[in-house]
Amino acid sequence: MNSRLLFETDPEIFDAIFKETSRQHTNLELIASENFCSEAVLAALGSVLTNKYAEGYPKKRYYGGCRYVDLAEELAIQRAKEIFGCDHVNVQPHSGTQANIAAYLTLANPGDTIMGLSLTHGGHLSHGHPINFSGRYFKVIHYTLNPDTEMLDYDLIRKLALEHKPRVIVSGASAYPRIIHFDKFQEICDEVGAAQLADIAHIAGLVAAGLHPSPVPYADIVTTTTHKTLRGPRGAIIMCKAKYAEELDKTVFPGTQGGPLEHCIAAKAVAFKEALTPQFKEYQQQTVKNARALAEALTKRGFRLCSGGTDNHLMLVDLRSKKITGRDAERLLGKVNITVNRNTIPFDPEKPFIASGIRLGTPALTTRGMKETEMEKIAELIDRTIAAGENETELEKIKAEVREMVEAFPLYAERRNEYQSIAKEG
Ligand code: DSN
Repeated sequence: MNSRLLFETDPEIFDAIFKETSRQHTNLELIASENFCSEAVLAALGSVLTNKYAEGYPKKRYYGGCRYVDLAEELAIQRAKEIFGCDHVNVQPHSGTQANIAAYLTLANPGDTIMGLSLTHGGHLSHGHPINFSGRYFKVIHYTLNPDTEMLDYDLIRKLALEHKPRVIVSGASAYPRIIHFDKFQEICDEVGAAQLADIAHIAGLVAAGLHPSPVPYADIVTTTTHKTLRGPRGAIIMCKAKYAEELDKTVFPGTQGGPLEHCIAAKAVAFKEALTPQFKEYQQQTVKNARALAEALTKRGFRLCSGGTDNHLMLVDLRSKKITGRDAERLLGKVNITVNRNTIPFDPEKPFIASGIRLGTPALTTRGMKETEMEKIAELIDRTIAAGENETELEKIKAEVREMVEAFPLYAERRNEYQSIAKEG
């Protein structure tokens, strides 16, 4: 009924949503930061909670009529605490970067020194990149990976921290395939008197399932988005030790945000409920198994993986031996409906816009039900696509094989059928 109404009110937006839903179904989604949330999460997102202003926090709002959005926000808080075992959580951040803004401003003042992993080594824009607020308002020292192992080098991080005495050290990454030792980061923080801000946006689902060490016992503040491995709606949360709770809440609202998106907060609560089920743990286990299977299959086909493999949900593929750039590989794979993103590799000779690698992740395809056998097939398809280059006949053949695969693992089938029939009836 809602879809028909949308079609009648705004056929152009209906069309964009219909086509995007089909695109998500017909493509093999390997972008490591993407996932497919459940219909229950989508139902909460599309609810009337979007109509409500609720500046403030549950039972301490600046608007009347908040009793039901309070229920939703309290459930989100309670469930996030149960998943991660944190002292305090703020579920209002609209995005990962918004969460990091609030975290920095809780722990430091503009002009203070912060340390984070360089973007070109797998960090994130909000970890101090000069074009981001974090690089403009703070003095930034970036650490890089060890050139031999392509892994975090805790001795190097310690040396830099002793030299620059940062106020905050950011642990966490956007394109790092190995375990992050938050306890080692904390030892360094304790030694130099810094606070640890752990950004677990990529690995939050693995942490929730106990498949990656949690930073919660160590870090002063932990931020995460809710839409990657956690498989919730687009958004973020911030967890902290009790001593920061009051300051953090003030920094989120009124410090850096206005009215919270209560429909998103309700959808976060739904995703957190799902994350507390045994099925979610099995899903995360399969995500990691799939990443290993894909990594092994690519290695067998002569691809070099940065750091030699993966411990989590993603891998970085160095394409130099295949004589293709990340940008060209992304374009070719796009032609056969395999979606990836180009990515710099550590010490990349290319600029980020071109990049020597691609980043591949398994969370989205695992949600569709794919397993190790499909990962081996995908490695084959990636290899053949890159070898095909501009050979359109071969690319068409591969695209047909992709089509066969996705049809065996349907996505949002009911939704697509409904859109289809509405569009047909006109
Ligand atoms: N852009 C996200 C990613 O792809 O990892 C991080 O915010």
